[in-house]
Amino acid sequence: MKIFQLMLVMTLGLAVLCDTPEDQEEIGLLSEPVLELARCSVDGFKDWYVVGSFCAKHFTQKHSFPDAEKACRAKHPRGHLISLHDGTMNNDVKALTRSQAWIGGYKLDCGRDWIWTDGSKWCYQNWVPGEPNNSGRCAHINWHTHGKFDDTRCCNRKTFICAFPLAQ
Ligand SMILES: [Ca+2]
Repeated sequence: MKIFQLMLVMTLGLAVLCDTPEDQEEIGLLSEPVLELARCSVDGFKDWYVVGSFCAKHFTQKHSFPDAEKACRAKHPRGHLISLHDGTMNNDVKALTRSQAWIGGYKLDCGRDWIWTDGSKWCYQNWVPGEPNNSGRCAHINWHTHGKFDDTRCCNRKTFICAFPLAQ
């Protein structure tokens, strides 16, 4: 819980500080990929997809990182921006979207370590070569390379991927 409080403090600060243009550069692909993932079988979430042990969905609205995290929490009691734990999950997420999208990775203000908004352990990462370059404290995917991570400013507005764990 403490981590979320810290994040909220961090993000409220960011919302005020961000006065720079969004970096909306996409990787230039014209259409969304064909989804080959299984649909989530949870009632009310059958338009979500199974990614690892999570149900996940890409949302095309553009939000700052903190607003995206808030939106994910509002969608399901255990919802957060998605955390990625292995290459298989990362690959599945590639099937959800080619748009730049927030995932749940971030760094606290003075921290060096990346953490996930759902509180899970940071045990997997797949950065674009040369990243993270300290250009921000929040992680998104699909900038430059489909499926790879980049750090960028949390106040940028991007699409986002929410997830909740299938296990209670
Ligand atoms: Ca970066």
